Amino acid sequence: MTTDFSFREHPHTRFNILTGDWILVSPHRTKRPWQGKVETLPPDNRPAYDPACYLCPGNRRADGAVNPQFDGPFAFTNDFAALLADTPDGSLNDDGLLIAASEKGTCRVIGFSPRHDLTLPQLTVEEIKAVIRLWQEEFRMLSADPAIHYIQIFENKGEIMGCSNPHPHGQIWASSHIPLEIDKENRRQEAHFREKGRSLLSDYLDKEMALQERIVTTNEHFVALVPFWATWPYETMIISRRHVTDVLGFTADEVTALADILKKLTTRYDNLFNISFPYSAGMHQAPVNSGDQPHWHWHMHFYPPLLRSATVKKFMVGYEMLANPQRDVTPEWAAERLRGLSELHYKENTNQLS
Ligand code: H2U
Ligand code: ZN
Repeated sequence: MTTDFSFREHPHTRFNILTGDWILVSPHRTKRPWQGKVETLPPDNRPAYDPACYLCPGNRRADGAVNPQFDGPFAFTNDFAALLADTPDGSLNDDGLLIAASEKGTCRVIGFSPRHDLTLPQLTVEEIKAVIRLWQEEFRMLSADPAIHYIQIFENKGEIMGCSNPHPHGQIWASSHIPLEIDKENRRQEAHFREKGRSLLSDYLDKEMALQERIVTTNEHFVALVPFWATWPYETMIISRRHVTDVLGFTADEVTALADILKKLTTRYDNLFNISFPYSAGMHQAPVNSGDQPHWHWHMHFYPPLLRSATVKKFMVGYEMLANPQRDVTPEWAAERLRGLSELHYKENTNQLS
């Protein structure tokens, strides 16, 4: 007996229009029992100031420098930077079999707040705006070096993601080469723009707004949604409504709106399992010192590792490493769950109740 195919029930593949990758969706697998690894959570009772933290104001870092008594976000060059500005030129191509090239760049660390005990959703919109302005300043400063071609602004949050310090912070890596994910998105966006004269994400956003199936939260200038091709269970993207190529293109109103949607989305994440929600997040934007990039549409990806609770992680192993990524819950189901959550942080809720 045959039944009608349903995206909600039956295994299928989905195409990532930004990268050209495919994922396998297996909605029927959510019913399988879980006897695998359960992660333990680090205690969530940090002091506002930790004398042993290299990101707290007034403390000494690994290179001996002492942090200023800053009262907002602040930036410094990573003392263990993966990319170095003074790397000499060099390359190898041995019969097309051994290929390598020297890489120049800089790595910066951005403390989001002087407070050791807070994270992005617990900052005010004004405080998050200051972080965005610092991202803009850093982007402007790093792109002044003609050797730099891409600036990756990101945040790695939570012990489960390998983050070394709970003090709220992000990083910026600026490189002379265009990194792999950016190269893929560059090609796909360029081809779409050449053919349609509109950015790929403008067209995609119109489609998602019409369907309303995967939208999580919105404001006047930004939309947060679970992409149709999401790989991680609660993966989301923030897309600017206006076609802006990089973080410097935002108006003052858009900076405020970006801070607002960052707060709303990360608050929903924390409220999902009532924990400080781990993720890797970062913005994708036009390469720099590479000529006109009108096809680029600024957006931000959030890749959280959790699957069914605060302690059960999604592993990208087996078929995912060897063939292509696979997910169980559908992007539509994940969007519905995130949409159903409050935009008032659970800790504020508790405070108000007690
Ligand atoms: P993660 O928590 O995402 O690992 O980032 C923290 C970065 O801070 C890490 O890349 C740097 C590490 O190299 N760091 C310093 O620059 N100075 C220090 O004193 C300690 C850590
Ligand atoms: Zn600290």
